[in-house]
Amino acid sequence: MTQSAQAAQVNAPAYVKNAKLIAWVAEMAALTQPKDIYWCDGTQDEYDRLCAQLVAAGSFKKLNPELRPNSFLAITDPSDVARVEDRTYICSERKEDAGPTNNWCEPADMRDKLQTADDALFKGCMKGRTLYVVPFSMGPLGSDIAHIGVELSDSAYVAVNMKLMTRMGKGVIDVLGADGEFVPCMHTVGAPLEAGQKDTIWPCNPAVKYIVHYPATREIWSYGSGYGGNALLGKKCFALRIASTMGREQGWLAEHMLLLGVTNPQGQKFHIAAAFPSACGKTNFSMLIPPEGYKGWTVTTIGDDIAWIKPAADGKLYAINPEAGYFGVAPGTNTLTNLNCMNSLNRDVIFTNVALTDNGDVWWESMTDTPPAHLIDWQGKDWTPQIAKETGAKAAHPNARFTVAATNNPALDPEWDNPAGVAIDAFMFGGRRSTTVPLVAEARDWTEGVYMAATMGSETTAAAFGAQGVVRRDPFAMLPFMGYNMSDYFQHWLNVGSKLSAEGATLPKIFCVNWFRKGADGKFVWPGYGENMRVLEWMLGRIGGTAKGVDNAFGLSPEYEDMNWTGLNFTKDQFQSVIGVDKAAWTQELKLHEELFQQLAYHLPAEMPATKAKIEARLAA
Ligand code: SAT
Ligand code: MN
Repeated sequence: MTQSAQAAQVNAPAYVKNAKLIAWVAEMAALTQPKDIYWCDGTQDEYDRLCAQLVAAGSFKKLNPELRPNSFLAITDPSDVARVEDRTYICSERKEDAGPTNNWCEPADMRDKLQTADDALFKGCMKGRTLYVVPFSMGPLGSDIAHIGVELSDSAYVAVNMKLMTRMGKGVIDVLGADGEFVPCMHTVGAPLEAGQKDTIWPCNPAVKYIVHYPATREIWSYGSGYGGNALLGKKCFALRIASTMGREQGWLAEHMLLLGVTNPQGQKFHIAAAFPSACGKTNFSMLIPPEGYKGWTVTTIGDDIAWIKPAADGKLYAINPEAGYFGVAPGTNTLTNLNCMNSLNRDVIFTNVALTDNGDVWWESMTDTPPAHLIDWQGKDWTPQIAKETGAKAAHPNARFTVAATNNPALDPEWDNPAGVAIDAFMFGGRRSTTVPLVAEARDWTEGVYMAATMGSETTAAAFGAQGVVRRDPFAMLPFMGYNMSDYFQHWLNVGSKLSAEGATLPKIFCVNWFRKGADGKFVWPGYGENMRVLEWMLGRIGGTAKGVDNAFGLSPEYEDMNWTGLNFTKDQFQSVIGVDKAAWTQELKLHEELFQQLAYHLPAEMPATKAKIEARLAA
């Protein structure tokens, strides 16, 4: 078939010149058998049309335009509310290359199951549905650090979310040109419709889900879920799992990190990249409002979840936010915890699994001190404070989310869209730990920083299916997002550091933080949120050489006098209880590090046990 005949067959607009893309869409349409094919151009008009279509189908509820203009509520199937880590696969050729922290399957076996067997899951999976072709750029269009993906999905919800979360549409096809490269991202909700069959409001496959990555061919295949990171394939699947393998090959880093700018009263600006596991406050930290007493300080957001970081000729590491929007956790977000975020959500938002108020607005746990007297909860049931008291029913699902474009954020950094990225001054790594790990500790060198990141633990949250509140090791906050062997990834970080220092560069400082230590009463001791500015100020002081600290078994930490307490009543005792390195607790902690190292023994860099031995020696001293 000629290229133009094939283009016509897949309904491609005239501006699509990429033969590989057209051929791939044709091949995938033959496999999945959609009723029609629609190419997204990314215009506002298209977005409005698709949203109206979702409203007509009952999948979206239009919120009260006077209270929340141009905003919608989607309610999912109760089986489809979070990432499914046990259904997520890295199909590298060799099992060792996926490593012990990933599910692995022989690529040929997985292809059989998904594409080629008689009953392969993708065969005919889009029957009765439209196939949306969603071209997107991760990162500013045409940036050296950016990469293009094309998602084929049978979900209009995915198409509209991708419009908010990425640079999506015709502009991307133009950059792709006739022979540009793209990462192919296949997605289906796994719910074909027979002729005359009525659709559900949240089509998905409650029983069968697969989130599959082939690193060698840079392909993503996602089956059965319409939710978040399972379905918006630019996010965790591409920007972390596939991109991490690309970064390893090409000498750069794809990280689960927010990016923020912080400017001091002298007008000096610093850029910080900070890794925290899902639902540990990355969005809040990236939009931090300095407390009273910090006159002249500003914090601006570059990204809230993912950073792509490349070494440049000047020896610095430059970072972009590959995304263009936020898919953040709603519960817990309010004007005290994140005013900038609340202001971002005033209009143009897609909410998923929050509660609906009687006047057509949304509500979630702790959005206001006093809950409304009546709501429709995320499962469509009546909810009142009394019902909640009696049954424990949550109005919003704990992993309920908002999707909103970055441009809605009043604290958006002017450099957020700069194709060159911003130069990183410091990395932060933080888990959710009610004990043991200090409020802040500075790594004495790059290797100790890599050790801190590699051994990070965190209590699990509702962002993933499974038990909550159990401490698990979450190296670099990348456990669910690593595209290759975790030990090789530690080595990659060490290599990036040694290469830059060999070239004479000053490496960014690395800090470990923990906002979540609890007192004997079970409550958080550290007030967090805006007050995290105090920790940030100390870190900047360390970078500038003005702030003091003391050596500890685990890094270097401030003493009470080394931090700025203006405007906050936080006692020396309270400070001691969040900064202290307890010998008994650390002896226990190091046993867990040892367990991790045994699990990761294959290719584990020798620097890891060597750093551990140094900590042990300091603890014993
Ligand atoms: O569902 S997502 O993977 O996009 C959110 C998260 O877990 O961080
Ligand atoms: Mn995340």
